[in-house]
Amino acid sequence: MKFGKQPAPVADINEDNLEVHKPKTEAAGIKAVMVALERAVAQAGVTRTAQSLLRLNQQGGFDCPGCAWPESATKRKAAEFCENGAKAVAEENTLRTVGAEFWARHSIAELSGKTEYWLGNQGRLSEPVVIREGDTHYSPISWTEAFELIGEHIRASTPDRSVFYTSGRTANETAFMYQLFARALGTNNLPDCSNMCHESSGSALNPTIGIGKGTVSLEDIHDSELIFVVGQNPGTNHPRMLSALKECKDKGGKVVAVNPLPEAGLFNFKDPQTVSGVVGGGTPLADEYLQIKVGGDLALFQALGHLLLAEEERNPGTVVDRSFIDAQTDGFDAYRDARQELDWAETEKATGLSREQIETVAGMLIRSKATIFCWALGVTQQPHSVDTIKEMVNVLLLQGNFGKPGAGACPVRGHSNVQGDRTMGIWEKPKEWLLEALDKEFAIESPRHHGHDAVETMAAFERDEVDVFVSMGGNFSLACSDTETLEAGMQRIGLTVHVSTKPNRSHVVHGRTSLILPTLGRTDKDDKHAKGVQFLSVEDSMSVVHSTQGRLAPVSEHLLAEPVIVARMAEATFGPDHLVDWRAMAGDYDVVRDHISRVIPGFEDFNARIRTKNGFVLPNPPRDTRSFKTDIGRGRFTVSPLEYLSPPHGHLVLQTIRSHDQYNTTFYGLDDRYRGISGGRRVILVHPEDLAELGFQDRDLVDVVSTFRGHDRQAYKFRLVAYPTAKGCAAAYFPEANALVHKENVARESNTPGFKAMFVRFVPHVAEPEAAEESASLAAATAS
Ligand SMILES: Nc1nc2c(c(=O)[nH]1)N[C@H]1C(S)=C(S)[C@@H](COP(=O)(O)OP(=O)(O)OC[C@H]3O[C@@H](n4cnc5c(=O)[nH]c(N)nc54)[C@H](O)[C@@H]3O)O[C@H]1N2
Ligand SMILES: Nc1nc2c(c(=O)[nH]1)N[C@H]1C(S)=C(S)[C@@H](COP(=O)(O)OP(=O)(O)OC[C@H]3O[C@@H](n4cnc5c(=O)[nH]c(N)nc54)[C@H](O)[C@@H]3O)O[C@H]1N2
Ligand SMILES: [Mo]
Repeated sequence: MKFGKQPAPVADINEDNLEVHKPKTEAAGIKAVMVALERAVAQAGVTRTAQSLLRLNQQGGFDCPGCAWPESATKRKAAEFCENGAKAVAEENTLRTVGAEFWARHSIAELSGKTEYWLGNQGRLSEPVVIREGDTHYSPISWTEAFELIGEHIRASTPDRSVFYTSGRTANETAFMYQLFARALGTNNLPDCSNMCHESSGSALNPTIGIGKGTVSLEDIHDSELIFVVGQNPGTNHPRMLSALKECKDKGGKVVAVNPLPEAGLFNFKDPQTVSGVVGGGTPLADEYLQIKVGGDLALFQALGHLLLAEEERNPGTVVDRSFIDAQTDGFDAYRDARQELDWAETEKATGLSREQIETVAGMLIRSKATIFCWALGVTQQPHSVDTIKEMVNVLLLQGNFGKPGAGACPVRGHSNVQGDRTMGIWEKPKEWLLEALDKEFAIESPRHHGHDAVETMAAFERDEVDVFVSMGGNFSLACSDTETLEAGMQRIGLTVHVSTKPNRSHVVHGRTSLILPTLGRTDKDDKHAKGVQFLSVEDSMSVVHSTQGRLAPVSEHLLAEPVIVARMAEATFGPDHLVDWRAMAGDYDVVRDHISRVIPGFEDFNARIRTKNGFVLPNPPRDTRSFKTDIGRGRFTVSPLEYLSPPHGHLVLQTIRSHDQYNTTFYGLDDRYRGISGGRRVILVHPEDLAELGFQDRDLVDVVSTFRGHDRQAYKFRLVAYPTAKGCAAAYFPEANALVHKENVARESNTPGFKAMFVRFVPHVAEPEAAEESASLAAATAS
C-alpha cells in the first residue's frame, strides 16, 4: 500500500449504473417494509430474521444498533423498528464469515483497491488476525498471543503515546471499562465518534444550560405545539422520529423544517406500522419549509430572536418569559441589545431566505407556548456551529422553553449509544469530579491533563507521536477528515488494534503491526461466562438508560464480547495483580454496574433499576427542575457576531450527507431512494442555475477541488447532478468527499471537522484516474 494514494472509492464509478429520478416527497410506507425484509432475509435467512426483528427494541430484547432515537415506554409496538434499523440488524446478522481463508486469499495490496461496499459485504469477522511489518497478508493469531502483543506494545511506550478511539455502538459497561483502562494507564487520549458528530452541541449546551444533552422526552415531542427540525434528515437517519412527529401533528402541533435539501421525510410520512400508513395517503409533516443556505442557521436564529424581541416591545408581556428570565438566567440585557438592530439585506444573503419567510416562522414561534428545537449534523459541522447552537438556545430561553411539557432542546444523536459512552467517561477532556470518583473507587491516579480528540489524533499521527491506536468499533480512516493525511499517518503507527464486527478500510491502512479482533454485536448472545448469560445497557438520545441483550447464536465460536476484550487488554498491560479486578468485571457485568453506580451520578442502584421494565431516566436539571447547573448556576444568554459561509468566486459550499443505503461507512447498497438517486454514489448535487453559471451540465464528469486557507485538496471523478438544493450549496456523500476536508477545517471550540463547510470548484475530468492519483500524491509529497 502506497502512502498518499486516495482511498478506494466506496463504489467504483467505472462500474456504476447511475440513474437519477425526481426526489420523493414522502417517506416510509409499504415500500420501506419490503426493502427492509428483503435485505434482512437475503443476509440472514428467514429464521434468523424473524428471531432478531421480533426482539428489536422490545422488553428483554436488544436495542436497535441503528440510531439513538428513543423507544416509547408506554406505547411500544409489536414491531418497533424502521427500514434502516432492520437493515442495520441484517448487516450484523449475516451468515457470511471472514476467516483465515479469506485473509490468505487476499493480500493487503489487493484489498486496498477494493471498494468499501465490497469489504463490508464479505461478512462477519470470525477469528483474530495479525499482520506484521513486511507481511503481505493478515494471518490467524490466538487470542492469548494477540493480547500479549498489545500489552508489550503499550508497556514499551509512554501512556500518552497510546490512543483509545470509540465508536458509538459500544455499550455502557464496555465504555466504562475502556475509559478506566486508559486512565489507569495514565492517558486521557479517548477520542470518539462524537468528536466528529455532536461535539458542537455539547460545547454549546454545557456553558449555556449546564448539561451537554437534550432536555426533552419523547412525550414532549408528542405534546409540543411547535417543533423545528433543523439540519436533519430523519426519513433516512432517524425514521422512528417520524412516528413521533406524526403524533405531534395529530395533536395539532406544527413542524418547521430548516434544510438546504428538500428531504422526503420532512414532508410526508406513511407510518408502515399502521394500516392507514401502508394503504392511505400518509401525514403531511412540515407546515413551513425554509430552504436555507448551508451555514445560514446562525443568521436565521439571530433574525428570529430579533423579531421576537421586537414583538415583545410592541406588546409587552406577550412573547418573552420575563419571570423565568429574571429568576433563572443571566446575560439577557446584553443579548437584547445585540439583537436590537438587524441588517435584513445581510440576513437574506446569509440564509438565502426572504424576510417574509422568516417573519412567517417568527409568527409561529410567537404564537407557540411550547416549542422544541431538534437538530443534527446540518448545524454541528461548520466553523461557527457552536455559536449557531448557542443562538438556538437564546431563542429557547427567551420564551422560557425549558422544563415545561412540550418544550426544550433536542440534539438528535447518531450512534445508538454515543450519548451513553460520554456519560461513562469516554472524553478527552474529563471533568475533575469524574477523575476524583475513579481514583477513589479504584485507588488509581487518573491523569489530569487533556488527551487528544479525533482531529488532534490525526495531527499526532502526523507528528509521529502515537505508538498504539486501539479502535473500539468504528472506521476511523474513513470517518475522519483529510483522508490522505490521515491514512498516511495511520500507517506510521507501531500497532493498530481494531475491535470490529466487519472488515473495513481502517483494517487495510493499518499500522506497522496490526490486529483485527472480532467481537460480538448487539444481536449476538453473550453466554460464555461462568456466571451465565450477560446483558449490557445503553442510553438513548433522551437520557433513558435501558438493557440490551442479543439472542442469536454468534457466527463463530472465536468471537469475544467487548468487555472481555477490554479486560484482557488491561490484564496483558498491567499484569494479574493490578489494582482493578478486570477478571471479575469481564466475568459478571453486574460487577461493572456496581462500580458505575458508585462513580457516575444518576446510576445509583444501577443493577436493580436496569432490571425494571423500561429502565430509568437520568437526572436532567433543565428538564426536571427548570434549573441550570452552569458555573454561574443560571442559564446563559450569549452574544455571537453574525457569521456565515462565503465561498470565493467560482466556488460553491459543499456539504456531505448520508444516503438512504448506508450506515456511516457501512453500505447496504448504492441507492438513495428518497432522493431519487440509484446505482452510484460518486455524485455532486448542484442547483441547476449554479451548473449553468459555472459552465457545466447535468451528468458532467468532473474532478473536485476544495480550497481552505490557500490549501487545495482534490477528489477525482464525480458526476454533477442537477438537484433542487439551495442555490450556492452542493452536496456529496460521506465518506467519498472526506478527502476534500482539510485537517484544519474545523468548528471552533468543538474541533469537529467542517464536513458541511467546504468551498469547492469543479474541473472537467480528463486524466486517467491512476495517473491523476499518482500526480496528486506527488504534488502532495512535494508540497509538504
Ligand atoms: N440509516 C442511517 N441512520 C443513521 C446513520 C446512517 O448513516 N444511516 N448515521 C447515524 C449517525 S452517527 C448520525 S450522527 C445521524 C446523522 O443524522 P443527520 O444529521 O440527519 O445526517 P446527515 O446525512 O449528515 O444529514 C444532515 C442534514 O442536514 C442538512 N444540512 C446540511 N447543511 C446544513 C445547514 O447548514 N443548515 C441546515 N439547516 N441543514 C443543513 C442536510 O441537507 C441533511 O439533510 O444519523 C444516525 N442514523
Ligand atoms: N464527511 C463526513 N464525515 C463524517 C460525517 C459526516 O456527516 N460527513 N459524520 C461523522 C459522524 S456523525 C460519525 S458518528 C462518524 C462515524 O464514525 P465511526 O463510528 O468510526 O464509523 P462507523 O462507520 O459507524 O463504523 C463502522 C464499523 O464499526 C464496526 N462495528 C459495527 N458494529 C460494531 C459493534 O457492535 N462492535 C464493534 N466493536 N464494532 C462494530 C464495523 O467493523 C464497521 O466496519 O463519522 C463522521 N464522519
Ligand atoms: Mo454520528
